[in-house]
Amino acid sequence: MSYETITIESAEGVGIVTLNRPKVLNALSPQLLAELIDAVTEFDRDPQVRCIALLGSDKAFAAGADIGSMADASPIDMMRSNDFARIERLRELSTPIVAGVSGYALGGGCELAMACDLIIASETAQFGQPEINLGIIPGAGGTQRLTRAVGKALAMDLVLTGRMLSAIEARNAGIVARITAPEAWRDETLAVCRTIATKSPIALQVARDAINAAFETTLTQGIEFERRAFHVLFASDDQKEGMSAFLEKRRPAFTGS
Ligand code: CO8
Repeated sequence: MSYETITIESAEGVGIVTLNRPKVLNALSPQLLAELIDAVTEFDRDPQVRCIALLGSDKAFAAGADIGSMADASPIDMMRSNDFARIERLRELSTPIVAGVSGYALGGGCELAMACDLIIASETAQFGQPEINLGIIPGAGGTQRLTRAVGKALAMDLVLTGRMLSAIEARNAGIVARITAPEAWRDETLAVCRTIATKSPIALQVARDAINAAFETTLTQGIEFERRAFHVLFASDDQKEGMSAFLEKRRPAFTGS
């Protein structure tokens, strides 16, 4: 399938999706969201792709939902299209997905980045939920995922004032995993993806499920989930391969079986 609002490429086990609406700072139109979800779903089905990178441009990861395309919408229009629910699909992927953020990650853009497994950010990155300035509130996890990541005080600050967080503040608050120099964000994101792509796909999938379970369960349930998941991995060829390779002092060759 050919896309108009994103570009895709793949190399060295990494599927790369780049948001590509530069004139509107990668504002997330319904078409862009549909193409994005289609592309990551295709990569998820491709056994050659072991990690997905989601990138924007130097100036903007994404400046939010496309304001022009929803300015005149009715509640029924919003319910019928339910476009913003699409980003929940990222959680269901079997393949890890890493956001590379430079410049603005605002509103739905911030929510989209937070829906990925981890965020690598340029020093220039700015995160925020400025929906309050438009007379609305975040609609794709900005009051929920953000609050779980940063706590009530900072979530209230961001959502009620609409102010932006610098990359350093975002890392200190737990939204961002790593910060890079302004010219290095793309390369660093792809390097992280290539590293992940060398690991066991089955162990990666189980690890993501276990970490995500920490947000949904009590500690006792989460520990139990983790222990059972740990036990189950001993049924995988990759566990045998990983441990044999260690003992034989060679690199493991994981197959995802
Ligand atoms: N939607 C549509 N167009 C946009 C958007 C947007 N979110 N953001 C920027 N643009 C357009 C501008 O209108 C402008 O177009 P034009 O050149 O035709 O005038 C162009 O992009 C460049 O923008 P600016 O001239 O404003 O650039 P600046 O560098 O001066 O400012 C800002 C950059 C600060 C990012 C500014 O553009 C801005 O404040 N943008 C809006 C940010 C915002 O309010 N985002 C929240 C949107 S609502 C939302 O996201 C709800 C989330 C629901 C869930 C979504 C799930 C996916």
